[in-house]
Amino acid sequence: MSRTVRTTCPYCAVQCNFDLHLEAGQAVRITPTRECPVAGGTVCKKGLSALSDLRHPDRLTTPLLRRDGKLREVSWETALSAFAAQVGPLLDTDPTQLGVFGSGALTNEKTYLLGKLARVGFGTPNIDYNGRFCMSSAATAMNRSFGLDRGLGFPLADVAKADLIVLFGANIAETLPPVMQFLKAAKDRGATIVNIDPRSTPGLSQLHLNLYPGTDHLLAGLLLKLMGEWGRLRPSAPAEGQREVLDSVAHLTPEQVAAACGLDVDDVLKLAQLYAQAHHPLILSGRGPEQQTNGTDTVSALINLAFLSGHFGKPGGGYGTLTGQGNGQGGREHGQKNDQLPGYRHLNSPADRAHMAAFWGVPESALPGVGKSAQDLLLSCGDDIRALVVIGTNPAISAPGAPLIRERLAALDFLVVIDVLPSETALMADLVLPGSMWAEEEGTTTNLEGRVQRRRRAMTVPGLAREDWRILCDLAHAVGRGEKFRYADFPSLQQEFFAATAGGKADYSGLSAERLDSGTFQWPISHAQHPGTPHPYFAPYATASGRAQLHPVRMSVPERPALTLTTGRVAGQYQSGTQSRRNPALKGTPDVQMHPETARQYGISQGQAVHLAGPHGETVLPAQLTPKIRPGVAFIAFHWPGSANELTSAHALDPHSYMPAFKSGAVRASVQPVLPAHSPPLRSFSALNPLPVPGDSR
Ligand SMILES: Nc1nc2c(c(=O)[nH]1)N[C@H]1C(S)=C(S)[C@@H](COP(=O)(O)OP(=O)(O)OC[C@H]3O[C@@H](n4cnc5c(=O)[nH]c(N)nc54)[C@H](O)[C@@H]3O)O[C@H]1N2
Ligand SMILES: Nc1nc2c(c(=O)[nH]1)N[C@H]1C(S)=C(S)[C@@H](COP(=O)(O)OP(=O)(O)OC[C@H]3O[C@@H](n4cnc5c(=O)[nH]c(N)nc54)[C@H](O)[C@@H]3O)O[C@H]1N2
Ligand code: SF4
Ligand SMILES: [Mo]
Repeated sequence: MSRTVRTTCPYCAVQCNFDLHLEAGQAVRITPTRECPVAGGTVCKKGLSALSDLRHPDRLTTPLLRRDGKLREVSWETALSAFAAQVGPLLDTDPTQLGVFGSGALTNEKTYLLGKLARVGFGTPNIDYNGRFCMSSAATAMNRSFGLDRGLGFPLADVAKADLIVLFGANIAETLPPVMQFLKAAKDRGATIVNIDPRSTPGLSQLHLNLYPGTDHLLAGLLLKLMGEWGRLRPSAPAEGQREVLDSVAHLTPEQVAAACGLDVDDVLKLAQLYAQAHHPLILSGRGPEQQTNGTDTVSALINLAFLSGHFGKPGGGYGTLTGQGNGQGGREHGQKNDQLPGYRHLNSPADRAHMAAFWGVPESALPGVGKSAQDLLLSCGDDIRALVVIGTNPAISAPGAPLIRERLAALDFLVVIDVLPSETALMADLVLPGSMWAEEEGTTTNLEGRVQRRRRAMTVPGLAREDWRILCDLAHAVGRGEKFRYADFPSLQQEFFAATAGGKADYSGLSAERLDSGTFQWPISHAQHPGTPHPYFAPYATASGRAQLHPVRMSVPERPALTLTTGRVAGQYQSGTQSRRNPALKGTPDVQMHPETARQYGISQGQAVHLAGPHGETVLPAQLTPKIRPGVAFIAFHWPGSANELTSAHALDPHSYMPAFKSGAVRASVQPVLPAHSPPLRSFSALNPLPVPGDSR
């Protein structure tokens, strides 16, 4: 029998919809649909080939427990008893010693349940998630200015209304391909597109400013100063901090800023003129300016520019950040962040605490306070964190300073990983629990425009795998704390989740599975007739005074090491690569991109092995020489073992968002004569692990 199920893509934050076709219960094909409310039927090659994951031979289908140094297949009973034996005593003595590490790849319902499990079930404050490494700088800056963080405060269709689009460190053509259609529509209507990136990335831009990494704040500051000089300031709404912001940029000159950014002064002035002349300029940021030790301040500088020149919050103009992970937006709203309660409530707010404690039926004093943020949590492993539960993320590859992080993970008494494939982190674990992936579960995700969409179950989990939400409940029950984790079925969890958000900033309480079956809605959506909120940023804002709070930014000039490393993505791979490296339709091998001029200085030739060293580790990669990167900068994508995060710093963090400095760091390079096997072939789980121990209860 054949069936077709309309669902959402498992990968990035565009959350394209497509049709999954099944024959006799097996997924056989994915086809795009013009009815996709986000991208109208344009799907990228990752989405089109997403079937690769579903029944991959490496798919985890049974719990695995480490015994005598090896992961061995065990029954759920054995797995959960091991969890109880290791984690139960910790919870009885000091629950703060248990950490929980979540993910923006999880549906909203799982995000909600994970936060509730950590705080109400386990009683630990120490929960955070991989979105800390992704959206935290932009989220922190938006929150501190407007009390609200929705990455795009407008539907993607608004992008087509802009007459100037300035991309700050966003490689849209490679990372969010369907979004290109909105840039193209704007360009077809006469818009100018400017790309600000140390690399010349593919796209539609007419002007490219290849600035030195970490200098975007200076450029934004100068633009603001010039808008003032040229009489272009008209604040979007009443604001506090305007005078301080303008004072902080008063000393900047085009010549100084061009020199600090490594740009041509004429190009800088050309950008300023374009911005001054545009009626609907739109600034979009990606991870380039955000994953920096001054990432939050840099986003504030972009907000200050858009806001004070009168464009913020207007259709077709202003500022927006492009969220990355499939549920990167919803994942930062409902309680897996160290300081957060569902509905974007805050753990430090007495009213929010009281509300959620009453909702959950626990005393307010039972809710822990703010816990460790992601990198602090990872670095504390083996010290005051003794056991860690990881779900939906692979920090052994994706965390900054990965060699040090792997050391910390290895120092834990007990590492539990809930995944669908044997990621590098799962292979380090003491207990691996096989969870569920996209087509195997119901739920909702919230895309980069704040659009909540339904993910539909098309098939059941294979073998002994279990749906993630059931596993989370099982963990609570295993340690005798299951009272609040008795859900008859998924709809009862989902209804509880929607209800938990009522009255919060990210209010989803007007949603139901039925409403989402026929439509999609941008939050907030506070009652069953609410049509959703395409434009949430209007005055009075969700700040204490109702006015925007603008933040002056220190216009410091970063140091310039001999060779600066910046890192990021390529079109053909996804994230830590657990999924994409196993997908035969997606290609690519790691390398280090450098300008031929830089290569000459180091005596490096095309394809030659380059030895690179960072603060915690080293690696060897083939040189990819390209004039498309600025001299003095090297670029490495992070999708493979032995790639970018062998070289990034585990300690360089933004003081406001605790975002790592993935985009600027010093590397040392030397030349090696031979090209070693830099990308170890993927090892399947069965090759690494023997058959189950005879006599193991199954
Ligand atoms: N193919 C693919 N698509 C993806 C993903 C993936 O892994 N693969 N991941 C998804 C996720 S989670 C995310 S967060 C998004 C990220 O999407 P993007 O933000 O577009 O991706 P990055 O490659 O991390 O960074 C973007 C650009 O920033 C530039 N850059 C580096 N340093 C600086 C700087 O100091 N200033 C400026 N202005 N630019 C700089 C880099 O050269 C790079 O081209 O992509 C999503 N989509
Ligand atoms: N150097 C450098 N490092 C970076 C970045 C960079 O630009 N440069 N970018 C950072 C950013 S923006 C991000 S978002 C992170 C991403 O880094 P990670 O979060 O480590 O990346 P993923 O590969 O998406 O990890 C997802 C894991 O969860 C599993 N998984 C996926 N869906 C599910 C699910 O529904 N249930 C369960 N149980 N498991 C699931 C996958 O198999 C995979 O093992 O990396 C960060 N690291
Ligand atoms: S753009 Fe993102 S959501 Fe759309 S198909 Fe590609 S990976 Fe999936
Ligand atoms: Mo991300």
